[in-house]
Formats: sequence, structure tokens, C-alpha cells
Amino acid sequence: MNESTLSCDAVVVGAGFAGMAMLHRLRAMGLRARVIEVGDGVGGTWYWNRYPGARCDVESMEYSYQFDDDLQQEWEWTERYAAQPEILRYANHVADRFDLRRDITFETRVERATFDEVANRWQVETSAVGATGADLSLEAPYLILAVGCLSSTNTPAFDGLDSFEGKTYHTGAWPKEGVDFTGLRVGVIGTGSSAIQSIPVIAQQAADLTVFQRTANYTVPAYNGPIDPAFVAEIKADYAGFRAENSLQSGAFGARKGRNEASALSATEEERNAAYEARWAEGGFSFLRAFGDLSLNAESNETAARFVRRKIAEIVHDPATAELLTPKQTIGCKRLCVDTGYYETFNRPNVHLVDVSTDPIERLTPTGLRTGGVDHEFDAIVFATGFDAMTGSILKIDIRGRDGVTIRERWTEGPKTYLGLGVVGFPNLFTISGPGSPSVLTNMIVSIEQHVGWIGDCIEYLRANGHATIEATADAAEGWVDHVNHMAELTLFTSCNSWYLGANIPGKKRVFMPLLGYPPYVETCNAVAADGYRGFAIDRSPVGVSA
Ligand code: NA7
Repeated sequence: MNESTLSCDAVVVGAGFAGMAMLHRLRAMGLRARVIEVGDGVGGTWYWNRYPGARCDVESMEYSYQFDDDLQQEWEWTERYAAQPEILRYANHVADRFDLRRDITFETRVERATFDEVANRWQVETSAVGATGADLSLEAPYLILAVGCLSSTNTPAFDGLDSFEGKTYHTGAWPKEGVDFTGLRVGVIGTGSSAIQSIPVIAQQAADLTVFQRTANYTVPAYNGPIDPAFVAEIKADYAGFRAENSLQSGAFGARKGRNEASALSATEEERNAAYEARWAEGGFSFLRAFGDLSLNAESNETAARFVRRKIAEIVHDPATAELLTPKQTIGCKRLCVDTGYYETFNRPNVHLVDVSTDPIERLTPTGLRTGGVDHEFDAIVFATGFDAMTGSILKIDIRGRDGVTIRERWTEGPKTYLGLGVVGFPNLFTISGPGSPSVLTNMIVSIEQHVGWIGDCIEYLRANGHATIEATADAAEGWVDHVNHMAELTLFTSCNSWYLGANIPGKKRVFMPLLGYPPYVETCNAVAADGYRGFAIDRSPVGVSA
């Protein structure tokens, strides 16, 4: 340790919702934590994803912290689904209210983290990426990765990427000052959630918008609007009860929408269509709760898929465009999207759809891009091409555990964690909403707080008992990865090329990364802790002394 090394109890990487909650918990435990953040502000995903139309697909009354009752009682959401600026305001409000910024170093990237097996401490090196950033050396017994699941943007390596002379943007790293597309010819690549949210807004500004679609996607209407004050009052009268109901749902949200547990095949065609129609009219993810087996049985799933395909045919006027927009795959296998006017946008005369499923984008050119031998000219190109999900931001950091082995080396066969919280050979390293935890299949803030609670309790236990280190055992991690994949294989989730499987990144190992089912997961985490951290190896020698 050199003299300028900053010594603390925990280093937290990332100041999104996970990093902020972790900092708050560590402080409450009387620990000194330092949070390192690349951005110049808090908010994580909601700091970077400022593209037009960006909005959460979980309703605002549910998408917030519950660790402080005054906070949840006093904060006022304005819409049923909060837009990115409002969620970012909320993140900043939380940072102010709990005076979090004094322990966060912004505009700084964690480059390396190395576990010192003699001192049982993490050595962390950072570099400044902006004026307020710092090149730091830190050391602490605990390292907590709060780097986000959808934070490492994916820009496909198109030939000629740098040759385009217009402007390029990625939805996941949108300029802070915003972009005015008025009068411009714009190309959007991708038709995932980010594209589906941004296309209707960009179409209203641009002179001409061309969408390049590789896979047609299912989306259901949000029916977003001002939040109903009576609903807010009702929830706030018993916020804890509302949270508790939601925590019993598979995705930790949506309890009020009710799930019909019956099979879609047990209903008549007429009953099914009435059920889908009612859910469609309600808007949002509740559509997939119309029947209990939509993610389990292909025949049942097809009934819901057919309903949405018919809706597309009704909404989109041009039959050829409607046909192109019609998804063929299982509904809900790739994440279902929630939109405001997506299919309707293709009725606008200034919007065009180009299929790149059989004729991929060949290259970018100085004036645009080429596909199917045709040149398309643009002033701006938007990459709505997603993320290296769940592992990208972890693997970007040079993290070395026992024997100098990196996580990248440890994960050549795909990410392996125990409970999505611990990695074999990486003592005292915790991942918040890491691969192998329910994370992206749930209301993220609920999952984040559950992890923050578990990690906080674990650190408290280690300190109270004077234990130096904790780390996942190889057997436990192997068993856990099998469990996560087994749970996915019981469903239709493995039947398409989704980012849940890592299928969107060329060369990425196909492993189903998130765990299905929040309530049993929480039970397992609690049981593991109650059982003296079963599946983890604990070094019972005193803190700071090598074994
Ligand atoms: P997604 O859902 O990963 O969508 C990315 C889109 O980009 C998707 O339509 C991809 O097609 C398309 N894509 C990716 N690479 C290419 C290439 N090379 N050529 C053409 N098209 C391509 O990312 P989002 O940002 O929209 O959403 C991520 C999550 O954020 C979302 O699920 C919500 O949870 C919020 P593909 O389907 O792979 O054929």
C-alpha cells in the first residue's frame, strides 16, 4: 500500500440504483465506503439511456426504493410509467436526501481490482475519465460490483463503421444535451425495446426515418398517462402491504394485475380472445398473465402470439409492412416490449421499414449504409442495438482473484456464480443483480434491495465473527448454474435468440443468465444465510491475517 492509497471498508463500483442503495446500507452499518462511477452523476442505466421516449416498463408506483418509508410516501410520480428524466430526478433526489454524493467519486473508471491474498484485501486502481475524476489507488476488504445489467453498450462491428460522415448515436449512451432530428434523414438499427420506444418520437421530428429490422418484435401498448391520484392514495395508505404483495410475484411486480392460473388451452377461442382483449386494453406486461402457461406451453403461447399478430394487421395499413412487422417467434421469449404508438408509427408517410434478416447490413458508407446491395443515405444513424447484458460491465474491468486469475478466465464457459452473488476464487467480492440472480426478469429495484440487504447482512456476519473472507465454493456454483438453466429449460425462454441467453453478442457463450422466480430465490438466499452461508467457504482466521 503506498501512501496515497485510500483505505476504506468497501469499494462499490457504480452509482446507479444498486450502488446508491449499497452505499446507504454500508453507512448505516457504520462502514466507510467509496463508490466509483464513470458518469458525472448518479442514476446508472437511467443516467445513460436518455434516448427520446425512454421510459420504464414497470409502473412507477412499484419502480422505487422501499428502504425508507418517508421517501416512498413523499415522492410523487406524475405518470403511470415514469419517463427517463423523471426517474433520473428521483435518483438525484435520493442522492441529495441521503447526502450520498460525498462518498461517490464521479467521472472515474475502475480499471483493475486485485485480491491481495496475504492481506485479504482488494486493491483497486481507477482512472479519471473527466475533469472531476481521479486516478486513485484504493484498498478495502470488500469489493461490490453494482455495475448494472444493461450498461455495456453493443455496437455491431459493421465494416466501415467509422467511414460514415453523419452523426451516430447509441440509445444506451445518449448525449446529455439531447438530439434534435428535425428535418434530418435518420436510420435506426434495431427493433428491441429501446428502438420501439424511440422510433415513434424520432418519427415525429425526422424528415425521413428508416428502420432496419432483423427480428420483428412483440410489443403491447402502455396506455401511459398521468397517474391516477386515487390509485396513489390507495397504495400509499399501505405501501408496505403493496410491496409485500409484489414480492410474492414471480417478477416481483404486478400483483394488482392478477394472474389467471388456468391454461390458455382450457378456454374456448372466444374466451381466450376476450381475455387477451381485456389485457391488451389494460396495457403493459399484464398481457402475459392472461393465462398461466403462456411461458410454458408452445401451443398456449401461440394463441397469445396470434392475437398480437392480428392486432398488428389491424393497426398497420400497408399489408406488406404489417407482414414484415409480424413476429414469428414465441411471445415473451425475447423480452416483451411496452410501447406508445409503435405499430401506428409505420402508417406515417415518412417512416420506412427495411428487413435485414436475410440481407444483413453489409457496411456503413460515408453517406449511410448498404444492405441487400442498396445504399441508404442518412444524416444520422441511431444504433438501438442493445447491450452485452449482465456480464459486459463486469468483464470490462480487470478483476483478479486468487492466483491472479481473472473473472474473464474463470468464465470462459459462460458466467458462473453462486446465487448471482459470489464468484468462485474471488473472496469478498459481491455482485449486485449478477448473472444467476432474478435481476432482469424482475422489478430491478426490488431485486437490487434484496441483494443489498443480503450482502449487508453477510458483511455484518463476517465482521461480527471476525472472519476474514467468504467465497463461493466450486460445487455450489456448478450446482447453481445447472439450477438456473434447468429453470429456464422448463419454459419457452430458451427457444429464441435473446440477450438473456447472450445470443445477441457474437461469440458469447450461450448460457441462460437470469434466474426465473423471485420468491423461491429469496427463500434460498435467506436459507443459505441462516445455514451459516451454506455453499460459501469462510476463512475463519482474523481479518487482515492470511490463512
Ligand atoms: P435489445 O432488446 O437487445 O435490441 C437490440 C436490437 O438490435 C434487436 O432488434 C436486434 O436484433 C438488433 N440488432 C443487434 N445487432 C444487429 C445487427 N448487427 N444488425 C441488425 N440488427 C441488430 O436492446 P434494447 O436496448 O432495445 O433493449 C434492452 C433492454 O433494455 C430491454 O429488453 C428492456 O429490458 C430495456 P435481433 O433481435 O438480435 O435480431
